[in-house]
Amino acid sequence: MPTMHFQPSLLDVVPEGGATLGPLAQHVERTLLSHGAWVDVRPGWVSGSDEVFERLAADVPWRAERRQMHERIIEVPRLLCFYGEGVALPHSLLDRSISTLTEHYRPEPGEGFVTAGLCYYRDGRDSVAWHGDTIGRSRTEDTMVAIVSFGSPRRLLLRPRHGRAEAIGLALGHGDLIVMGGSCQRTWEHAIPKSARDVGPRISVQFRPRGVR
Ligand SMILES: O=C(O)CCC(=O)C(=O)O
Repeated sequence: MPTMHFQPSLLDVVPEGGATLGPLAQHVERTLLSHGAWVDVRPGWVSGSDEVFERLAADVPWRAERRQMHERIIEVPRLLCFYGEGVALPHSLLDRSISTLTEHYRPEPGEGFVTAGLCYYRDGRDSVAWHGDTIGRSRTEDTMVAIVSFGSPRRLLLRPRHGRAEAIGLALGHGDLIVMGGSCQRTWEHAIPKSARDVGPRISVQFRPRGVR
């Protein structure tokens, strides 16, 4: 369970239950990457995101996972909870997010968002290694993965899978939205690196189309 203290943002205070989503059209900035990949960023999409952070931290049945690495079993350095298609989400703002995103991105190739993967980065020691979400249609076709971040910002890095191009870094927290689209999952990789700084906890919510992981 979480160990670090959460520092709410003084700019993000709303009455309890009052978290809202801002507009997307004309507020999302698209960056075209190589190989047909792109990322959309919408800073501060959720107002009142700190209250949502507190609710998710308390209400989600977070699980610690282990996995085999070579000869050893290691703890996955973050807590997880996955909500499959049709499973009730743990906060009404997430229901609103998934339907708003599906509507906004309908003209794009890919499919609507139906699942929510939640990750809890307790402090700077929690991380996720370089990877693309290449299970399902994203292995061979264009798709989209949308991530809404709550709590303390952490750097999400992106780099092309092949070649030596430098990684792009974005600090995501307090209600920021990023959508990775086009070929991003198969031609680029992303990661949340560990941080030696005294960073507070962050929750990321990844919305994905059916079958994509
Ligand atoms: O925490 C994030 O924003 C990224 C999470 C991620 O890439 C994953 O769980 O596959």
